[in-house]
Amino acid sequence: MAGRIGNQKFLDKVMSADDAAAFIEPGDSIGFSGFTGAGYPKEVPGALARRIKAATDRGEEFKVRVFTGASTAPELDGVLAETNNMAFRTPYQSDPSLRKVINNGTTDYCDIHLSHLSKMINLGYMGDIDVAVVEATLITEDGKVVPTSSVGMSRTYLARAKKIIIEVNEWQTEDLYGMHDIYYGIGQVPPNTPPIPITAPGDLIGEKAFTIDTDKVVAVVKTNDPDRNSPFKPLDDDSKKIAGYLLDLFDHEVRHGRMPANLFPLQSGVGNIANAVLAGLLDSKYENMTSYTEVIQDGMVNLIDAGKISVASATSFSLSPDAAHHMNENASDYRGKIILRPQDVSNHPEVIRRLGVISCNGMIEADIFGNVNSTHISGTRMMNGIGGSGDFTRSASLSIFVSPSTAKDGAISTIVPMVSHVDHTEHDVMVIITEYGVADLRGLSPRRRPEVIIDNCAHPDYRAALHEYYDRALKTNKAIHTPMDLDNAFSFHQRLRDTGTMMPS
Ligand code: 0RQ
Repeated sequence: MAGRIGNQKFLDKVMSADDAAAFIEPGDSIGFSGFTGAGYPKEVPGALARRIKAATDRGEEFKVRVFTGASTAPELDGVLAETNNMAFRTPYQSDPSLRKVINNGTTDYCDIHLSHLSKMINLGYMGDIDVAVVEATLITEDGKVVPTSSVGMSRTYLARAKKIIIEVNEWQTEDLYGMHDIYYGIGQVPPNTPPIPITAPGDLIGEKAFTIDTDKVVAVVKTNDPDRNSPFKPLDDDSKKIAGYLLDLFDHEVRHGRMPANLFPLQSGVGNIANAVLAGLLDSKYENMTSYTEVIQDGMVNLIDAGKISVASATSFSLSPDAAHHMNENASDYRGKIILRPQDVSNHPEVIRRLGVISCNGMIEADIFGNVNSTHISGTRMMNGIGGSGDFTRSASLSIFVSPSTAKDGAISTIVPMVSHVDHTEHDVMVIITEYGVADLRGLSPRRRPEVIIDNCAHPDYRAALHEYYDRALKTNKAIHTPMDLDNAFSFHQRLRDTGTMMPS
């Protein structure tokens, strides 16, 4: 047998990426592996983009519908978006070229909670999946497919697709075998879905690899390409301040007996602030923590190395190049400490609520009542997508949103009278933190929230305008359960559109 491919049936299908892409037809819905720049197929998407271009150059129509786990990379989302023939895309994305075609109306983007997509596909809401294109670390002798640095949606795409294309990537270490936990019970549709038997983040409940119908495999492509591992920005002062407030909040919760001394399992979003929080935890007094999250970043690996986190459950890595190199060299040391699950398990509300997870995610803006917009700039321009933030926020025991108080050098206040798009309602959001402080909204009615949010979290330059708006809202209506001034609710956004800043002149 030839190296990573232990099964003759798969060996018989080894071919070039261009030959493999020839199995994809115009109009196909394609389910790709990949999550936050990890574990996506590296070569077939580029070959498909070339196939699309050749066809459209001949005047033929060749549109495709693209399903993934979450964001991928320029080699997948980027190249396919640049064909201007990606008719449909779901779920989370963060690629600049894809963002462009979503916002200019070329691509229909369906922004679905990451834990929902699998069930929606299995119930038939999203149409057929024609082809699955999945990256694998290796194929076992008995024809099982071992995932790479993410699991994401692959279980569902492999089960539903009519044709399967596998990329076997030698860049991914074979020591990943044993790090995955593929639970099949959840793949059934209601009313036949059993409970997910996870009662602690480290519980293993499934298989080490995907079981597939090997007759569906039409092509196997050998690759040797790295994941999109982007370096992290150095921590800035605001991120460090926000992380400091968050750690104070944890201390407060433990002191009041609302959380155990090793905290509840942590979920942390991606980005600068999430990294600062993880770095802060490294220097904190907390020991023996756990994580039930969706993405393993550098900071999480550092916490495991320091013995501060005993086990982290996720669906994917999202590492810097240095950390990815370290993981490739030492993956076997992390077996049992890092568990990668399908995203409908890593993000499942049932488990998140049972474990009492603490969620912490970034936001675009929050309003003075605590509604949060994670996705849209001024209500219309898609940034990335809701990702797993909704899965975790609604079911968390403590749901937290973090952001600098301003964006674009102060021209934008991230605290506004009313959000221009709602991803997380005031019913789901418990705490907001900026570099100015903490707004703890637990137990506060809508009328008690504005003062806390404005005075503790808004940038001082915007506080007067926000108070002025709220005072007017209190006077404008007879009903003041949620005092809102309908005529001026979007005045900050309108001023930004008209003058380039939300700052009143
Ligand atoms: O723009 O890059 O051009 O400078 O948005 O903002 O402050 O660097 O923060 O990287 O954490 O991203 C909500 C987008 C925040 C992210 C969001 C501009 C700002 C900057 C990025 P530049 P920051 P972050 C786990 C959970 C949804 C999914 C999620 C996100 C850029 O956290 O996508 O939580 N969340 N998933 O200048 C205009 C505003 C702005 C603004 C920020 N009010 N108006 N621009 N920006 N606020 C991961 C997964 O689910 C996979």
